Amino acid sequence: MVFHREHLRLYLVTDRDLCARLGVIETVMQAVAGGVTMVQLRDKTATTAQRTDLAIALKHALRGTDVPFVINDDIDAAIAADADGAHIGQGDIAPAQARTLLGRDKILGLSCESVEMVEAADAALVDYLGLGPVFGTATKADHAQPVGFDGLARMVAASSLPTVAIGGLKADHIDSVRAANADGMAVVSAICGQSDPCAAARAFARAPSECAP
Ligand code: TZP
Ligand code: MG
Repeated sequence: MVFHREHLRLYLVTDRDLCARLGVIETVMQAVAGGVTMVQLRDKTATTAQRTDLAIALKHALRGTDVPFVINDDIDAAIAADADGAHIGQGDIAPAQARTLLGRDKILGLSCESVEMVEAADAALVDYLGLGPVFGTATKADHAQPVGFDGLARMVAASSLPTVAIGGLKADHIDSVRAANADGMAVVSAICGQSDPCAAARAFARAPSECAP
């Protein structure tokens, strides 16, 4: 899978509890039908074996699409499932080590919560940056201080890498995120927590696709 910044346009991050009604795989597939362009499997309580099994199932489900999927904070699961890559935070495995383990061809994303972190990110190791949280959110209990759209714009300006904004984002924030020059929006509850994930994703799309009735 060749990664492009366009993949970041509408980036779904999964949450086991918020996706519980349909399950993670079905939620993701409905959201992809609605226009999601990239997926991150994020499950803080699963074991590596459980993440690997889920990732293998997701890989099969996404076959034939141009939707890359990465695994949050578990390089071993990403390798075992042959995922498209991994996403790490500042306190996780170091980017250099993650890159060495993943190899050159996999996608590696890194979360940054400040301009300083953006400036410290090594563009030779990392493919894209997740920036935020833009707003406070109940989805991530231990999130850093929200940066707002002004903070987001400063972080994007400091980055030579593709960027995706995260944290409390809804469809009516599209214009503000675009004005900050981020390549896209990453969301959990705006899609996973909704009764119709396809319609929820479709609300973000510029050229909306059809959802099954
Ligand atoms: N990292 C920063 S905020 C966040 C993560 C994983 C959660 C975003 O969830 P939501 O529901 O889109 O606000
Ligand atoms: Mg992490």
